[in-house]
Amino acid sequence: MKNSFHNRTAEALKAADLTHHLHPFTDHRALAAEGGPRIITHGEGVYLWDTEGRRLLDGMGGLWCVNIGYGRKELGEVAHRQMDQLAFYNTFFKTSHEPVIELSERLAALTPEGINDFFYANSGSEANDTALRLVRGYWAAEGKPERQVIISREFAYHGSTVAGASLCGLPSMHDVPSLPIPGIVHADGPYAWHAGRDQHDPVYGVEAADAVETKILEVGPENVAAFIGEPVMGAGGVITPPPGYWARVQEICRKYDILLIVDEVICGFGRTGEWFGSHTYDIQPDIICMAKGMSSGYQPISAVGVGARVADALRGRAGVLPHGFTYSGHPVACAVALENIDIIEREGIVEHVRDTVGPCMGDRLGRLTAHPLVGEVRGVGGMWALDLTADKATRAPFDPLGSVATQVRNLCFERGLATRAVREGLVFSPPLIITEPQIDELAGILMSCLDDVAATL
Ligand code: PXG
Repeated sequence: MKNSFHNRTAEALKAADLTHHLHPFTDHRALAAEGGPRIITHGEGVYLWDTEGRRLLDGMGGLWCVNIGYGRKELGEVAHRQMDQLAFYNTFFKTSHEPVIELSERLAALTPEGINDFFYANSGSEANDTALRLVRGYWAAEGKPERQVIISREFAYHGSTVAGASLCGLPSMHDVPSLPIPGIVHADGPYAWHAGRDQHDPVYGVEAADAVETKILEVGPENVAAFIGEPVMGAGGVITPPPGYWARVQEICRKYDILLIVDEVICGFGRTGEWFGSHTYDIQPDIICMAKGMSSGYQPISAVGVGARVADALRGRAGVLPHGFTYSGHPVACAVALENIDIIEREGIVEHVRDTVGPCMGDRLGRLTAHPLVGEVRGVGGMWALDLTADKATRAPFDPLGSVATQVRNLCFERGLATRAVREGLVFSPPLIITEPQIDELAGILMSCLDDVAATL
């Protein structure tokens, strides 16, 4: 029954979708003109299948999240057992249950040193909203309620709730009147290709970090609550930090006594070749936000890991923390996250990313730097990007912006590779279990699409 759901044809499903389903980040007029969505029926390993029976190598791991790959029966079995035993109970009002307790213990062991307390939510956006409330609450309790401003960065992606979208540094996310909300400002992002600099230049690393200090001084350090950053910016285009960047950002945060929130929603759970991006870049966060790879997307779950400074202030204070979601610490989601973590550990997936996926993707995609359309290749572990250019010397994008990347992306889908276009680039974040031959397949399809699009220009 894999190609039909309740025995409906693909055409009937598409028509119903067009009539009743509003999609995230979708141009609905264009979708209707194309006759409806691609309907995915099932997944196995790094591959997906659609209602046309076509196989796709999932170069995006769902949406930067299916770290252990599709079709892992263990997660379904764990979910089934947990639903039978306790499908739901809340964690409000001094209540708890075994899966959330065990998961908290596990996360304390895996996350960067000093992060030992966990608050749960259902999505990355909610985790970041939670972090924002926690840091502002912290400063108010410290008698410094004026410390409210959160410094984010240009090109950042932190979510789609009102606060999450405000934290984003992508102009398209502020396309709704009154965003960003007050108290959120953006420093320049460390995007070497865009700035006309070398991604491996340590001088640029320090200069890019100094943009954070510039913003702090503009706002007034006494008004700043926290800085938030992804170790590697994901949705903004896999923007890797230049050398020395994070060391300098941390120095600046310490200098002005500003809390450091690290958004590990994409980077966490092996994506960078360590358990967390904070390990890869030697970051000591006060707070970390995680989601996506936490359950490999098998259940919606996210968490905010809190370091002693903020946690002690919370625990030491009388009064209720006025924050939480019905499904904070959902028992089924927690049980599934635990099994996902077990699989990552048991199968050495983090080491596989560090020793095989990272070097192999770096090599195969790195070779594309010589391609006439490719300006820069960058990435780490299991997250990579190509920036395309009309002119390698000036780094000019094509006109209109994104037109060529979109053509390459569309051709990749036709040839069996799922990828995402970002500005004039393409991003990759496959399931972390991807093998060398599958990386060859990915790079081969990509190369053929680049060649064929280049030939039409
Ligand atoms: N932080 C980061 C770093 C993210 O990448 C979020 C927070 C928000 O998570 P939720 O679960 O609320 O979506 C994200 C999400 C894309 C794309 O097109 C990326 C994300 C979400 C949707 C699309 O690259 N990242």
